[in-house]
Amino acid sequence: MGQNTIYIIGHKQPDTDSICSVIGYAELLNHAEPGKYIAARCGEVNPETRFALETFKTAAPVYIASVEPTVSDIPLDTRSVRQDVPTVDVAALMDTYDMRNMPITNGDQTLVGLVSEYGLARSYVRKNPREQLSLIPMPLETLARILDARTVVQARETLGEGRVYTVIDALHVTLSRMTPDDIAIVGDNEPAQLALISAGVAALVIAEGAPVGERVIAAARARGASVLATTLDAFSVGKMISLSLPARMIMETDVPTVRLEDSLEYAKGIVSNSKFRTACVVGDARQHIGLISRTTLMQEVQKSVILLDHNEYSQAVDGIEQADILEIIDHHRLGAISTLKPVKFLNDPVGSTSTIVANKFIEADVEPTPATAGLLLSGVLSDTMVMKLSTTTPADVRAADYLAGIAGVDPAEFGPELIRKGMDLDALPKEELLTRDMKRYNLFGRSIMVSQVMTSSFAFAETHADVIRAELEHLRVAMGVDCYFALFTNVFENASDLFAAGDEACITRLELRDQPVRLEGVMSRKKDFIPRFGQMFRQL
Ligand SMILES: [Mn+2]
Repeated sequence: MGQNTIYIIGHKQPDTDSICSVIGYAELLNHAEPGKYIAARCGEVNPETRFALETFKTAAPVYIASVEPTVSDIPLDTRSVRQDVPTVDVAALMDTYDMRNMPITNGDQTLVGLVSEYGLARSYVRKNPREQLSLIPMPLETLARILDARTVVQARETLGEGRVYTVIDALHVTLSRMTPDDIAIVGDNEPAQLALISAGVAALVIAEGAPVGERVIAAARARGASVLATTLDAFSVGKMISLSLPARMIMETDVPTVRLEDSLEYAKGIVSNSKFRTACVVGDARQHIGLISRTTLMQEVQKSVILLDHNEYSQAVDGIEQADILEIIDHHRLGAISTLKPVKFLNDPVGSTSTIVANKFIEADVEPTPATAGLLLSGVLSDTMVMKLSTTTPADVRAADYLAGIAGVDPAEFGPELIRKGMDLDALPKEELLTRDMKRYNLFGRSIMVSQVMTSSFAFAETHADVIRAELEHLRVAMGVDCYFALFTNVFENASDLFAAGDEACITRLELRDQPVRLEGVMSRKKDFIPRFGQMFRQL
């Protein structure tokens, strides 16, 4: 994903043409701009299409449930800091990059918390002034860097977990409390420096730029005490040591998280309800991906899409109203889609969208790969029922010839095989069978539903006639239509068997007492059936 990705997507309940034209058009456009176009689908691949994809060894387009903007569409701040980094360094980074929050990760890039301005301020204010300043284990080098100090003597590489003493009160009191892990901050007082070294202090921090004498250095070496010299005053040294605590000790762990696939709408809700006014984007294993804030969410983002094989909102992928439609290629009647911007729109009344895509390859003087040619051929053969539907045009025949040549496939042999795969009717529940491809019409004040089921023989409709009639009546009531028709179209015999459910007048007038009624030459719902039966409703 990314901001320049363009999705090419067909309609809901995709058919072979819808899936294959998308694969073809993505290949053509990626020819000029590799990787920019992604073939997508918004529904399950049907058995016929699966057969085509398997035959030509191609993966199905990626499934996309919605094209509304998601977190993946906005730029993320990907910075993060490891949990053992001293807080003072985290704060410095936040200052440098003007960040209000810094995600904190462990060694595996897993998100473990957040250091926020809010959290920093609170941890600083909350610190009990009576509490003894202490040190967590850290390399001497780190302490030297934080204190901007010169390492005069390095006795050990790391300091342990000790307390920090500022030696301004009576020396003997301090000495009596010291343990070997403690460190002491001292000023320009050589007797005190020497006394602390011989008491076995882990490190001596000589503040305010005080000189470090030869005797002190020799004593420190002899006793194994480290010596740091800094120009900071004692108070600043104490303050900086308290800020040297690692991020994990002051970070907050109740970080709101979102995922890349979450909608921006959802992410906005999470961010505005968060006390940090931010959310971290994490992966499946909670690995840190980035940070979003109110500022990043202000950007207007849209997914860019090219619609193939449909031109109506009702058939399009969810979230289409929020997407940027760049182009539409279709061969169906014009539906009601309106766009804010001008859009490339190609509607050609040919048999399939795959035909149009094949022509685009020819126009661009680019040859599809044999696999893609095979898939586009599948799209043409499927939508035209192997050139038998009345919607078939000479352009479809030419496209099929061109594609078959590249794919090395005989359409007369492959076509019927493909169609049969889509006609395994016994596997489907009757309701699904009768609602899979339905269209609603309004004819002379009556609401009509016409379902069409493509078959390779009349046997199915004949043997299941009673069940089909009962299911049709049930569907007619459930959908609240006056008349519900079902066409079982035999693509190899060029005829359809008609079933109908409706009121007495309707059934009698249309002479549908004995069902199914064989309608010779009726292959297309819109070109054959509606013109023939539609008029009869005028007199009802
Ligand atoms: Mn189509």
